[in-house]
Amino acid sequence: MGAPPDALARVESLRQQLALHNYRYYVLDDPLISDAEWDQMLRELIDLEHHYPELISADSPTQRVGATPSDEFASARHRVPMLSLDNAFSDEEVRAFDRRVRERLELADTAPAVRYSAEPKLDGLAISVIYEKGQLVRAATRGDGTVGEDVTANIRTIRAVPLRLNGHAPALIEARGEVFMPRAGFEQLNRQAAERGEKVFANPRNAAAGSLRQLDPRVTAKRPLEIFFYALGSVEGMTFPVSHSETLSALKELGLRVSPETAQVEGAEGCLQYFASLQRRRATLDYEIDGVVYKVDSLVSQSRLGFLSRAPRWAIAHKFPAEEATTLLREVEFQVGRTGALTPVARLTPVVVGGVTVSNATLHNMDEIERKDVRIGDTVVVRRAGDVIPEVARVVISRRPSDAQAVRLPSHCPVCGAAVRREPDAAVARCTGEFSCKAQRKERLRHFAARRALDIEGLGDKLIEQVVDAGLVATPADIFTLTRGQLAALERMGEKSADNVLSAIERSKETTLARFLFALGIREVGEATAAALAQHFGSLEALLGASFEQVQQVPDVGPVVAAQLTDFFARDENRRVISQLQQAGVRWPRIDSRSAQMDQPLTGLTFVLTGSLESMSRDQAEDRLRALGARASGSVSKKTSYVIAGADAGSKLAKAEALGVPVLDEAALIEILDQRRLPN
Ligand code: D41
Repeated sequence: MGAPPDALARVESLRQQLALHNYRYYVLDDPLISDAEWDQMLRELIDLEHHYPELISADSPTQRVGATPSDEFASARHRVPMLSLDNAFSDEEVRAFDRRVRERLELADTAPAVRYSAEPKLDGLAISVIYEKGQLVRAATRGDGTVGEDVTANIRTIRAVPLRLNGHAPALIEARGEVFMPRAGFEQLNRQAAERGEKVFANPRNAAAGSLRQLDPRVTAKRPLEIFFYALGSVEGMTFPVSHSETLSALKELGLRVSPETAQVEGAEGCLQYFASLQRRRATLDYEIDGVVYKVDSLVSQSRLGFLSRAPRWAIAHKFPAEEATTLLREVEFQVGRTGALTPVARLTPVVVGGVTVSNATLHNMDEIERKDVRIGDTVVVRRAGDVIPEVARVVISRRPSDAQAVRLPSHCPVCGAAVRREPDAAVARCTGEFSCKAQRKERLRHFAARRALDIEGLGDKLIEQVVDAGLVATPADIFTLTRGQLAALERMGEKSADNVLSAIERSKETTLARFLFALGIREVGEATAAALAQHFGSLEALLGASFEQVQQVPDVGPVVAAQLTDFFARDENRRVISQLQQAGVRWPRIDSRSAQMDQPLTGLTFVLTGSLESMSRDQAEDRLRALGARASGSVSKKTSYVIAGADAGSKLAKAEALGVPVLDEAALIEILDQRRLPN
């Protein structure tokens, strides 16, 4: 019997194409076909193999998931030990590492800087995968570095791990890397677990570990695991590269995915710059990293340096500062926001979190306090992520004292004494004092003067506090009545600073309708809604005259926003402030709605800004591009028209280059803004 030759040929061709598209997708991050087309090919292959089982081979993409669960993992001895990494927790420790490297390599002080390969330190599990003649034959966890667990069946289910290598694969190659779970997959997995009432994972690392340690590979197959490779173990039938960066290129060429964030840097200072730039971009990555790894790039130098006990002398992990810390919750106070919302704030015994001392953390609202069962006197875990406000993440129940006090929502505003109202079913409680509440007044003024609103430079928290307390300013319109004498009389304010504030106030009068609407601080009206309203109505008068129904004609404006708008504009107090502002000279260019939408020079174009600009902030640049009709976006895709790359541009620039999106520099941006059109 046997399968007909054309079936064999088709099976081979499908496998080759599927492998190629997998490589384009995972390794090059540049897919050529859609997921649906990929699935279609896989289905055809499954059908053929079903008809002709003799054509099934172990490296067929249909054979990723073995059907037989095992009782336990076999142990697997590594051919070459898997080393561990030493840690550095400060810039000084990185400099000391570089000094040790230089000393051991006997470099003179005048010798050039050592070249390092720098890469993100993924927060996952180290594994080793062996390919013989290009076929995946075994995969093992790191274990104690000498003996790990054989997880071949589970690693085979990870689509980013090829079952067969590209091109002329060596007789044997052992590749090492880190298995991890991207944030989005982790969140989805936990959502599903929560819906089924199952236990959720504490973090992506635990989820990745738990998924890899499944005895049934069918379970692992459903988990969104990914991998980046970063080292070679033993190799046969291939000449070793001369540097770590070449090793990474060789791995990539064989079809093994490596981190696109890898870079070569010079000396300790280069390492530290890389660290800072990755730390800034940390939150934009799709996966969690806990630091950076620096590796002496030259393999000759690596072997001269050797290793000490378990860790190489030529590599070090520079860890980001911990972002969670435990401390005592001493008191809970309530802050009154712009719209009167009362936010419970935890007063803490100061603690260092992620390199910053934290003594206050938000508790969000009463529902959250209840959900987390937070009481005064508790020991709590404080979390800080990037530049967001620190929050109380959870309570350490085992350390709760017997006299811990429940948190009570005050019945009256702590600032103005007006009644506090909690709307039924709403998490938020509000002070009913409105304009008479000083806290609300200050917050509204702060919002009005903020950078993205009227942008009054110098009118910051301190000064607002002073002018409100001195009774000089109650509403935004009062800002424009301030005199030099009044300002100069304030504490810590000379005539010169007073003049600076006055000229900033003067400059702020020239604004846009969108900014003005946003600055008013109408509930539910954020920047995007304000811009949509301005674009739709073209003038303030048109918006003021619009009915509840007419307002809802604006894209993204539903009944909730519309109700807030009509409510706001129906109040005499608000109308009065608006007309006072206009009388004071606050003005904006008229938007001719039709021309605004159709005929602007950059209409239809999408820009992404990355890196830092010299002549203006990114926000300013985005505003100016938007004023010419462009869209400004935060992420690069095939739909991006141009990427503007400033200094220190990182992954967005790389992505633009990979996708073939044109990249412009700051000079070109300035030309576009000045000429009000694209360069020729
Ligand atoms: O991303 C990582 N977690 C990572 C781990 C990395 N990027 N590079 C690594 N390099 C090594 C050496 C230098 C020993 C090849 C590592 C690890 N080791 C490692 N992971 C777990 C233990 C050691």
